[in-house]
Amino acid sequence: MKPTLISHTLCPYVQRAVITLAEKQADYDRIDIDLSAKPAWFLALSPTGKTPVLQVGNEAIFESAVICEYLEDTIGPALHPADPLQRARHRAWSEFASGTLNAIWNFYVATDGTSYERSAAALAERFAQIEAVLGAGPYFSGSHFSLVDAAFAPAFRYFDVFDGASGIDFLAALPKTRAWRAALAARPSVREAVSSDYSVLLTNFVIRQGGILGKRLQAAA
Ligand SMILES: N[C@@H](CCC(=O)N[C@@H](CS)C(=O)NCC(=O)O)C(=O)O
Repeated sequence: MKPTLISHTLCPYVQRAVITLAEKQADYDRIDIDLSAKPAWFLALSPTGKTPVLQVGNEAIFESAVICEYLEDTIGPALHPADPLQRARHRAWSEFASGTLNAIWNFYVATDGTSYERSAAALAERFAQIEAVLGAGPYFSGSHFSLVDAAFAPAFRYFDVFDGASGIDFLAALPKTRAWRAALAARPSVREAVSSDYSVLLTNFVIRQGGILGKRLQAAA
């Protein structure tokens, strides 16, 4: 049965599902919705009112991590390790990716100097934690692309837009994380998970948040 992914163009959680679908070469339909004017049919379908939702027959699967696990259970190739302990580790770091997306949100909505610095410090701490667990690469656990990679790729993509304007090079002293970011950015499933106008859309979205980063992006535009 061909599933339908209900999406929003800029949503990093949607990207995570899109990357996973691409890695599995899954056939699916996609419906993009406007999250500032959610259609009634979407609200009826989604208990959280958030994208992504994967509709499979009459079932609306919500939460990006759960969508990815469902895809992992039903379509090859495997993107989780076979060993249960390693699978648990990968699930834990995928969860860490979601926390990192929250930390990124705190950073780009920060409206005063103190919260900007504090959210930047929280992000820097997370990246240092990531650096400490990375191996030889190029991906999270070596040469095999995994669901952890799909979860982190959208987080790194933000910094393609933020780096010039933020005044902070988060990965300057983190060579493994820098290399991981580059390997993810080069992966076709990651590259193709957003539209060609993604950078412009994200820039405008962050400017509309009215925070410090938005003002810097506006000044740099
Ligand atoms: N934990 C959720 C988070 C999804 C999420 O936050 N989606 C955002 C867009 S990126 C959303 O739909 N926001 C709309 C809202 O909160 O009203 C997941 O992993 O799927």
